[in-house]
Amino acid sequence: MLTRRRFLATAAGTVAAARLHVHAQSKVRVALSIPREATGPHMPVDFVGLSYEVQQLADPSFFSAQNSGLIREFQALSSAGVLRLGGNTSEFGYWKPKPDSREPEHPQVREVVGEPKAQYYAVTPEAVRNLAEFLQATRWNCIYGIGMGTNTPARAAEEAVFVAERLGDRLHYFQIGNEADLFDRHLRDPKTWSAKTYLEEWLALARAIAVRVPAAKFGMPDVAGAVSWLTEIADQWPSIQAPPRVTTLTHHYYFGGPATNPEVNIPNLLKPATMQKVRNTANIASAAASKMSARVRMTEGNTCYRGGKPGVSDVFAAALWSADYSLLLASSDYSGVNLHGGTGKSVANSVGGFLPGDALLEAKGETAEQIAAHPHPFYTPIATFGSDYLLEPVAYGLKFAGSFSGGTLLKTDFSTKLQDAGVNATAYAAKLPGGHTSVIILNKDAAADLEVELDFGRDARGVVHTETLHAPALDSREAYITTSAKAESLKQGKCTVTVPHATGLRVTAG
Ligand code: BDP
Repeated sequence: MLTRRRFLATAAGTVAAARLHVHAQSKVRVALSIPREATGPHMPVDFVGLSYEVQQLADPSFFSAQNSGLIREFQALSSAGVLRLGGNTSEFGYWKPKPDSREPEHPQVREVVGEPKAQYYAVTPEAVRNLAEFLQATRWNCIYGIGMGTNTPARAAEEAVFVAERLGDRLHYFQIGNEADLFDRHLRDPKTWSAKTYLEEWLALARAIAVRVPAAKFGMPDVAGAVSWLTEIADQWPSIQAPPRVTTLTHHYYFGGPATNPEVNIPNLLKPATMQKVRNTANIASAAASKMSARVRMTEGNTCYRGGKPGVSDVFAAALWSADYSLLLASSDYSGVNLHGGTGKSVANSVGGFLPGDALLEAKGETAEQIAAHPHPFYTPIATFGSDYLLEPVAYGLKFAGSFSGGTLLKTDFSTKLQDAGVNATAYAAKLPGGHTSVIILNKDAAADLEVELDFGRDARGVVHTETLHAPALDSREAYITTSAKAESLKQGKCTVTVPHATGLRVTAG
């Protein structure tokens, strides 16, 4: 079906394709031999995740068994995954156990650019009951975000009891507070706020929950950027008496932002230095987690904060970015990745009421109709168009990476080899649960095509299956995953594949 939106996307893609193909002449040749031993990290079956604002619960019909369109897209993205509820709006929701429960008194907060206005909303038992049914229907698990900024231990515990009972096994763990490292902006006194004061408050809330829900598990600290908080917390942890059960250390990641920042562009998003920074952060986070016998999860992130940037967040470049980003974190022992999104309204509210990307499009002269043809927020993995839900390019990248879920990664130096050969490409390999070996090559280069000889080992034999992650161009608003119809056989354990510029390829053998 060629919807109006798809038509616009195709038209935009064709122009862009012509422009970006001009330089596409060079071809780089590389040989990669796949190690036999699976010595890398295990990638959990529910590695793939999405993140939504808690405010999404203000409409109890959104996450409900009735919302079949959304359920379909969740399943299309992954047969098992983790839905994380949090975001800036999680600090402004309050638990309303009964229809006649009174709205509590709220503390004084400051209004600052980029943070939500102090508009409170109720989270109700109906919303949580519907959420439980939604999770059953999708077979996804949930990281449930309880507020910290304006909440009390008593209310947090009250909500947690109901959530734990309703969500049952589908509750992965509780998260308390969103991006507390930024609370000094609007929610706490900047003179006293630190990782230490955060931890004291967090312990008061988590302990109140654990008294009422003894089996409660937690992920924390969900920082926006201060990964040093993970190190500080891990170092303080042994001195905490009877600590609550923390299974996961968490942080967020946005490549850059906001939309008006000219540095947020496709070449910068895809360049190797961007992933080197990701790797550095991952090393710090993983070291902290191993001190606490926990794992790391990137619980909220995307290409561009404050709702994304049109032309970067909603195009095929975002698919190559999310595939690479997810596999890099998987190979750094992360338990998963949750890409942020949802409805335009909930995310606009989370950043103060409007999306800077809209102002950018208006300034470019786009009409209201053209602007409405973009996903809102611009980075959302699943877009809402009227009553339709649509998987966006960034979700295709996550899905592509998610094909390794349940497998064990093979330690390789493939990405270094490819980049040394002069192409902006990365590659990852995994032993899949069924015993097959699979390699994903992401050619992020805007110009150079790649020819790779893959050596699966002398006695490897059988048929080779390939899948491609592709689109007409890096800046087209579409993405496809196509399975090749013809299957070739390994010859002396080897096969040679071509990975055109701006394309991902998955090769599975054995
Ligand atoms: C994060 C917030 C989230 C926002 C997002 C954004 O947790 O609520 O939607 O940034 O800026 O910092 O897009």
